[in-house]
Order: sequence, then structure tokens, then C-alpha cells
Amino acid sequence: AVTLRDLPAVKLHPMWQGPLVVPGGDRQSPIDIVVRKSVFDSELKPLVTDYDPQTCQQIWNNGYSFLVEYDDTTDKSTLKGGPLQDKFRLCQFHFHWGESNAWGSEHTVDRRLFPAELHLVHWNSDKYSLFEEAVMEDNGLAVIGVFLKVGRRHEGLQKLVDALPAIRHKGSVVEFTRFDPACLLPTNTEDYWTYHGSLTTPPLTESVTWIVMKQHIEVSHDQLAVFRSLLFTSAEEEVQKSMVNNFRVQQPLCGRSVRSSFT
Ligand code: SG6
Ligand code: ZN
Repeated sequence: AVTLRDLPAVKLHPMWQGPLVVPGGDRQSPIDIVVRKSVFDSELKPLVTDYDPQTCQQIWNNGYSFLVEYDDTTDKSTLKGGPLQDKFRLCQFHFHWGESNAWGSEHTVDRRLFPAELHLVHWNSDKYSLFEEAVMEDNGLAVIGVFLKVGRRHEGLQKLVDALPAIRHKGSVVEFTRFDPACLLPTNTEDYWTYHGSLTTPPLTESVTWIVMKQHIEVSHDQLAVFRSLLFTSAEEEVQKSMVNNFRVQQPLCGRSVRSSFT
């Protein structure tokens, strides 16, 4: 069993305290992607994202990250193709980041860390009727991971960055509409790695088909600085804690293979 003591990055965060132990543990995420050990699979198709910005609803600080949430009661924003047999519905996206630009991503590539990582979370609407159901099941979720590097300012991300001061504290939520998540994908979505893994926070269920983009996106240092101005703590707490280092450390591969869509 994997215990949550294995998570130094988030040890101090209340969400992780207590004796919680998860079952299993040989398909955990994130992992280090070793490029020369990944296996090219010519059967892997291009990803097909079909997102409707009208399904974007709100942005909230859940005390661990900030989430942009989408109406997932119908198949209006979906992901198909790639390694997937079924249709998956977008429910939210969020990020993980570090206190400095030297680390912050959950996945790594040949041990290389990125300052942040975007996760677009989808659930299998062909097989299940609710996220809560899918999260417990094999093949229940598909998460797209995109690495962020520091460079030029990202125009699409700025609308999000501008909303963050309103949700500084844990538990705060504001309306956030008409945001097209496709603007956060790299220009090349044909090249990716994929493997079977888990959620990177409790319940850590091993229900995720991970799709990690080879190409990163660029954001400015100032944009990441606004991420770091968020707080893990609620307005009532006396000692405020900056929301930084909200990533889990790499987990053992345990014999799994990482496939690549490119050579
Ligand atoms: C973030 O990641 C989110 C939280 C949760 C978690 O911390 O704040 O909402 O997401 C789908 C889900 O439960 C795990 O998602 S992840 O594995 O993509 N990192
Ligand atoms: Zn995540």
C-alpha cells in the first residue's frame, strides 16, 4: 500500500493529514517519463478535442489548486481519439506549480522538471453517468497533461490569471464563463506519451489514462507569480500559507510501459 507519508511536497497541507492509506499502489501517478524507454505505438491516433466554451462555469480555490469547472451534464465538451476507445467529458482543469521556476510539474521527462503542469480532467461518458462513478473505475478518467515553461506571456492564460485575485483564499469561488480550454493546448497535440495511472491526490484511484503532451506551452514569470499569490488557507485562518509546491512526487513505474505516439 502507498501511504500518504510518501508525499513530502504536500506534507504540511491539511488535506493530506490523517491515517489515509490507499489500496493497491502499483499504478500510481505521476511518473518520470524516460524517453528512450517509451515505446512507439503506431496505433495511437491523434487526439480529438471538441470543447464548447459555453460550458465553462466557475473558478474556485479548493485549498489545493484552482479549478476551472465545466458543465458536464451533457456531452458538449469532449475528448476522443488518442489512446482512447470511448468518449470522455471535460469536467475541470487545474494546475500544479512550484515556489520557484526550478520545479513544480508532477510528471518529469528524463528527470527534467518543469515549473508547472496543466491537467485537463475528463470522465468516460460512454460507460458512466457521473464523474463520481467514473473516478472509482478502470478506464474511468482521461487526463491531458501539459507542461508549462517560463518565457513569453500566454495570451489565453491571461483571462484566467486576471480572475485569480478574486479567489485568493481557500473556498472562494467566482463565476467564470466562456473560456475555451483548447487555447491552453500546445500547437502540436499529435505527439504525446500515454500510460495507465492514478489521480495524484486522494482518493489516488488507479482510474486514469494519462496523456502527456510532448510539446510544452510558454507562460511568463509574472503569470506564474500570480498563481503563487494564491493561498492554501481560508480567510479565517491566522497564519496564511502560499499555494506553492502543490504537486505529488514521482511514483515507481512498477513494470508499466509508457507508449509514445511519435518516433
Ligand atoms: C487537483 O488534482 C484538483 C482536484 C483533483 C486532483 O488537486 O484540485 O480536483 O482532481 C479529478 C480530481 O479529483 C487530482 O487530479 S489529477 O490527478 O489530475 N492531478
Ligand atoms: Zn492534477
